[in-house]
Amino acid sequence: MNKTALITGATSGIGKATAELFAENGIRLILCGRRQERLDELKSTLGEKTSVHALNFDVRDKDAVFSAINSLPTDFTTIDILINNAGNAYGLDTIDEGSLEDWDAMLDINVKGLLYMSKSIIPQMVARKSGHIINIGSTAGKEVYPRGNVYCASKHAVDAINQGMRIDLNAHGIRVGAVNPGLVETEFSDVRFKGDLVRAETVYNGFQALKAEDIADIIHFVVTRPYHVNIADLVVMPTAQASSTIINKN
Ligand code: NDP
Ligand code: 8X3
Repeated sequence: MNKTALITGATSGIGKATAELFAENGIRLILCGRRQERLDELKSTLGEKTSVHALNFDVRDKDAVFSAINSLPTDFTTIDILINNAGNAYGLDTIDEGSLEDWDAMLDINVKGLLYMSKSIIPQMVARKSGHIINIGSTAGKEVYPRGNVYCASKHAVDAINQGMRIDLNAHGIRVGAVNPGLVETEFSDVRFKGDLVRAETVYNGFQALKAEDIADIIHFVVTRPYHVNIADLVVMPTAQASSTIINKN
């Protein structure tokens, strides 16, 4: 596929697995994240399979987002596919105990960061009347769970933004859809529990969680449908998971 995809949060988990699968399939890549050594490594390994450009910026930083996109070399300026994937949860506290810093981080990254990225790229898609945007939401954006409060709110916002984007960009022929995973074993819980790896591991104990590669596979399926097919909103859970709180750990 002779297309260029920009993936946010490409240094880990779902974004990284998607970058790897896209590279296998010859999709040109713009990889974004904050950890330079990981970007360097991806550029070097995936660069053997496809053209790769790496961008290091924090999606919370509006100016950094726009200057990163404006800094793209000529052969990477046309972005066909935007994967809005960067995001994380911070903490798992009741609403009375949650920290303001955690709330700011989740809303700034998961919601505002996604909007800044979209705003920096949508105009070129509108001008060309072509493009495909995939927003990575979550089952947390479909159902609120205990102590999930603000993370769930951020992903409900992604759900609303996904619908709004699809409606507003429909006239321009741009495809917009969301992939909403349940529990995927990545660095997500390491980040949520701020480096408490033992606590993070317990989230995925006793059942087979999804792997980042499972979601990458789905994202690749979504972007390889014929133009008249738009996967608008997809929810995927591990077989052991029935809802945010019902997980079969037998
Ligand atoms: P990871 O923690 O493994 O990856 C998160 C990615 O986001 C990293 O590449 C990180 O890169 C990037 N990122 C985080 N904060 C910022 C920031 N401020 N600026 C730029 N990049 C940032 O988690 P996942 O792969 O699991 O998560 C990816 C997406 O999937 C998220 O939106 C998450 O909410 C969603 N999701 C995850 C689920 C799960 O169970 N794991 C389930 C449902 C949805 P770096 O640190 O280098 O900046
Ligand atoms: C991540 C899935 O259930 O840990 O969005 O919130 S969950």
